[in-house]
Amino acid sequence: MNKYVFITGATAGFGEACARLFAENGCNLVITGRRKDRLNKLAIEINSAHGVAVHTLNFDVRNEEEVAKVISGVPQEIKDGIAILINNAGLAVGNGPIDNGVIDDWNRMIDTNVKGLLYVSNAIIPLLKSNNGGHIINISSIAGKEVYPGGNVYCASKHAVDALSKAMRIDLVSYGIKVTNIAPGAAETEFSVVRFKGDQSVADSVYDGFDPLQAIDIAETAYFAATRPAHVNLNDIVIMPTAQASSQVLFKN
Ligand code: NDP
Ligand code: 8X3
Repeated sequence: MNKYVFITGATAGFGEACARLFAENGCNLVITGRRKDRLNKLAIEINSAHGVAVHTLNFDVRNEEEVAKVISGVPQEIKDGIAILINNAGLAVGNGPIDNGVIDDWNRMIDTNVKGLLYVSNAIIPLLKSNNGGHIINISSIAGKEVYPGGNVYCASKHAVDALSKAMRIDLVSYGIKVTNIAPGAAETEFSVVRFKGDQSVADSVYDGFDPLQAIDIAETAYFAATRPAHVNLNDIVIMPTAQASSQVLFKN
């Protein structure tokens, strides 16, 4: 593959692992996120390790105007090469019953996971269409398939991603655009530190007593999906730690 892969949320976790793995396999990248220092550092590191082109875009996916403006300013030769969009940027904030919900947390999740994904897709889909097809890989979650205690709004936001993957597949099929939905279970990234608002010990306790997924597992899954033959699309992939039978059943030692 010698095309551009556009990855949202590449400053950490799954997005960063995807950036490294796709680059290792010769893909050029557009990597995005809010933390500019991390983006720039990653771009330099990947470019010197793999010799691929790495273009950085620093924006908040929640900002509709900024998303449109920044993406429209991407040089045309890069726009012409965009073949894959990995809609990965997202987060959970808080974990508790809905009657104790914090409206600002709800807004952050819905604005990032649902509206942000839509804003980025809105800017990239026309490019995929004019490039005669492509592939959108949406990172949903097991929380987009099941609902667990305390997960309410996060689960709702990921159910929305699941629905949008199905909808995009229907609406974009005639343009030769593949859509893959990836729904991971518990993975050890910065996800829980963000969810528990910086409380590292609570975040660490999420992964105590079992082997969680790692970011590379999701990157390998996305790469596998992206490298199937032209006539094959993986619609929906649920990937779980072996010890996690469902969102609520975790076998801990
Ligand atoms: P991390 O916290 O490690 O990474 C999240 C990434 O999203 C960061 O690069 C962050 O960049 C970016 N991001 C968050 N908010 C915004 C925003 N408003 N604008 C732009 N970028 C943003 O988490 P993961 O890698 O684990 O999560 C990636 C995706 O996978 C998320 O959608 C998450 O919901 C989903 N997921 C995670 C699972 C897990 O257990 N870890 C399991 C299932 C799904 P920055 O802060 O620099 O903007
Ligand atoms: C992250 C996995 O189970 O915490 O999407 O919702 S879970």
